[in-house]
Amino acid sequence: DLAPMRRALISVSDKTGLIDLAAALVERGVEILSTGGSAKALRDAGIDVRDVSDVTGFPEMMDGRVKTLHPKVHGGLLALRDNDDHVAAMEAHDIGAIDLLVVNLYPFEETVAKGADYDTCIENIDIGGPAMIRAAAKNHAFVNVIVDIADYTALLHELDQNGGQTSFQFRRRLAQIAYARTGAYDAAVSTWMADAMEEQNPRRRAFAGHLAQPLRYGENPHQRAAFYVDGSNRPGVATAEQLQGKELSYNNINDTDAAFELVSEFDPADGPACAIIKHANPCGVARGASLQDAYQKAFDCDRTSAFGGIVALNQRLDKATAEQIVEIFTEVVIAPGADDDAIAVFAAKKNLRLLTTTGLANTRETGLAYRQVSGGMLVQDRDSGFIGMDDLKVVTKKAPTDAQMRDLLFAWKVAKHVKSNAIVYVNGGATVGVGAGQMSRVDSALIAAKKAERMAEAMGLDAPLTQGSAVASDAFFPFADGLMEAAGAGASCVIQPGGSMRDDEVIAAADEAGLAMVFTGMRHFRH
Ligand code: 93A
Repeated sequence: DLAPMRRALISVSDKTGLIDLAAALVERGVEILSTGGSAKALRDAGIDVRDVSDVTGFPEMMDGRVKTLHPKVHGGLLALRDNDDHVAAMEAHDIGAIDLLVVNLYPFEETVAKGADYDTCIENIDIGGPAMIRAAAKNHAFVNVIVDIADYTALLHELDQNGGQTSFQFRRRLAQIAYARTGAYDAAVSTWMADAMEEQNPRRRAFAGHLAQPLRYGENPHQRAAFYVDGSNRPGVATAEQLQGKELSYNNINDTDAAFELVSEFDPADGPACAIIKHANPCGVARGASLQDAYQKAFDCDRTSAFGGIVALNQRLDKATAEQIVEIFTEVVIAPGADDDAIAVFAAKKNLRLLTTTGLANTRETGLAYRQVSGGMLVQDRDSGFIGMDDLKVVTKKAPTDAQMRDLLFAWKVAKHVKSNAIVYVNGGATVGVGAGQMSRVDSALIAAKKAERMAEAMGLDAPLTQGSAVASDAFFPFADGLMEAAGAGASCVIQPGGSMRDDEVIAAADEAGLAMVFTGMRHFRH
């Protein structure tokens, strides 16, 4: 299964490591063919190289759009070396075998990420590169194909292990990586076009991302994992800068994303806000007079769960807040920036990961959300639904006061980010009880109230902060029981989608209990 290596074609946009690789190949007796820019770089470094245009007898033309698209190249990549007809064709047409293809493509994804104009993006769609990669990968029985600079050393190692040849296993592994690359590349082009058309239709889409980071393990240590990014360059965990701390884990990334998306619901123009996440659910969210105050209030919602949590802020991390955060063990802090003296406070906590973003996430932005199921994938529009004051319909005799209205909308924003069934109690711009992920809405209401009671005890309060609170339910109350549970916990007003067959019963129960209730007409399931 060993295949010799006599001739290589190198055509790379990213010239990193190019010279070293080519020099090592020449040293091992390999002849190098190359395209314009790559050939020039090699020649400048004193490496002997033959131009592809010399092989094809055609100049590179049409701004480079046509340089390697030629039978002398593709024949050399595709010919079966053990097939008499193929060998005869090679001889008849003076086609030399190409045993190694080294290509990295026009940087389409990076060009899009930089915000380049339409025509520039179009010019950066590589055609010849993917064509060669796919040809070489198809013929991995004989041909080696390298699309990732990270694999240069592995190739040299393989050659040295096998007396200048490569094994079938090795070539097949390279081919598999190669098709992953061309598949992802085309998906990136398709996604960019869909975005350009402002069409975020979940139908007829290709999906891909590129490997940003192999992770040490997945949700559990026995699961392997990796982090892929889609190159869309949105502020968030995928594009954040890590200023300090251990490498992010799979769960860290998942939770940090949840924390950041949630805190991004709160416009900094309306004041500082903080969200603390555990197991992808918020265990405390608050606005505050200062960022430190917001953190403290979020922390006070559920101090037990906040331990080892992920903290997201909607403003630059300042020193006072940093000092407060390091009082307990925290896994990750993410914020749109951090002051130098705040960074200095964290420096002593080597394990604490600090991530800064270029801004907040745009939670109203359309886009797609994916979920894998056994044998397939579910795709939907991301939940960018938004409810403002004007969308609310008061359905009870009592209407909420302005202060209640603010808490209701706050609770609603949080509920959107809590796993269903979600019940969220809010008092004075801070969550005071969060019930998440229960199969029954009544249980979510109960658990949230129970947590508030426990916090009241721990903090030595006379009564739990659910007294007089606003409560949000991510979906309608199918019966009055869940609502009554909230009323029992002391809630004074309710926000929920409405739309149950028994809305009349639920409204009557609210009136009976003296609650003010508003309907949103929009549901926020999150599973
Ligand atoms: O414009 S292309 O699609 N037409 C081609 O025939 C072609 N062949 C290789 N782009 C093509 N390439 C790409 O050129 C390679 O994939 C590589 O990214 C780049 C290397 O060009 P140079 O060696 O001139 O820097």
